[in-house]
Parts: sequence; C-alpha cells; structure tokens
Amino acid sequence: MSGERTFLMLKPDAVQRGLIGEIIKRFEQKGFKLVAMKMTKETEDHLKQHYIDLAGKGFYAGLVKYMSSHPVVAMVWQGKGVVKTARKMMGETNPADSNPGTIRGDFCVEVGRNIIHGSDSVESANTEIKLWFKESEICDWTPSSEPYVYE
Ligand code: DAT
Ligand code: MG
Repeated sequence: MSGERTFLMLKPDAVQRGLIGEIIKRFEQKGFKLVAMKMTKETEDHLKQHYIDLAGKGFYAGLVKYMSSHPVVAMVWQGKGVVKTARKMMGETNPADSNPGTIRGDFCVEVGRNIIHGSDSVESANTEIKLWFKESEICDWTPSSEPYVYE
C-alpha cells in the first residue's frame, strides 16, 4: 500500500451540475482511497494562493473569482501512483483535447468549465493538501478491500 496522496477538487461546475457522485465513483472504483473530503467555499485569497503558479496568466483573476464564488468539494485521495493516474483519469486541461473515457472528455466542453482539479506532481500535491486541509481532517484508515487491490 502506497502513502502517495493527491489533492482533487470538484469545481463549482461539477457541484452545480450534480456530478459529485459520478466523479467520486470513478476514483473509488479504481481502488484509490478517500482520506479527506469537505464541501467548502473559500476566499479569493485562498484561491489566489492555490493557483499562484498561474498568477501571470490573463485568466487568473477570473479563475480565482469563479472558484471562490461557489462551493467546491475538496478531497485527498491516496494510493500507488495516485498523482499521475488521477491526472490520466481527468484528461487534458482543455476538454476538447481529452479522450472519451476521461472525466473531462466525458462531461465537459470548455477549458474554463473543466469540472475537476488534480495536483500535477507529488510536490504540488503536498503543498495543496497543506493549503486545503488540517492534519486532523485527514483520516488514516485501512479499507477491508486493500488485499484485493494490492498484492
Ligand atoms: P490543470 O487544471 O489541468 O492542471 P492548469 O493548472 O494549467 O490546468 O490551469 C488551471 C485551471 O485554469 C484549468 O483547469 C482551467 C483554467 N485555465 C487554464 N488554461 C486556461 C485558458 N487558456 N483559459 C481559461 N482558463 C484556463
Ligand atoms: Mg494545474
């Protein structure tokens, strides 16, 4: 069992469109372990920090405003290779480039409404998990299915 963790967030568009369960289902079915989850509406400052690497982009202000104006579902998922695999399951940043079968490929059309965020490296995952969750909000548990997912 791997201790690798990633930060996934269901964006306002996923929440408003009633896709929370559909998206979470995919990560559960894959065999990854949910270790933290909350619905939350964060401040502009919090979202500015979350997207700090994009601060020079023209869409930054609009992105921060949009993401801080509605509730999102923030989660931490754990498992072997979860950072890279979750990105594959999400598809490309632009849904138009995302293959069918991926979350963005199946459920969205435009880059500004691509319904899910996922950390792009183990390093950024650790930074993002710290930004969104207190240590006490993360639940260390062992699913009874673990020996049937990992040999
Ligand atoms: P990703 O979410 O795939 O990691 P990113 O980190 O480059 O992509 O960008 C973060 C979010 O910013 C992305 O999910 C949607 C928005 N975004 C990215 N490029 C954009 C663009 N050209 N126009 C509008 N929004 C964009
Ligand atoms: Mg990114």
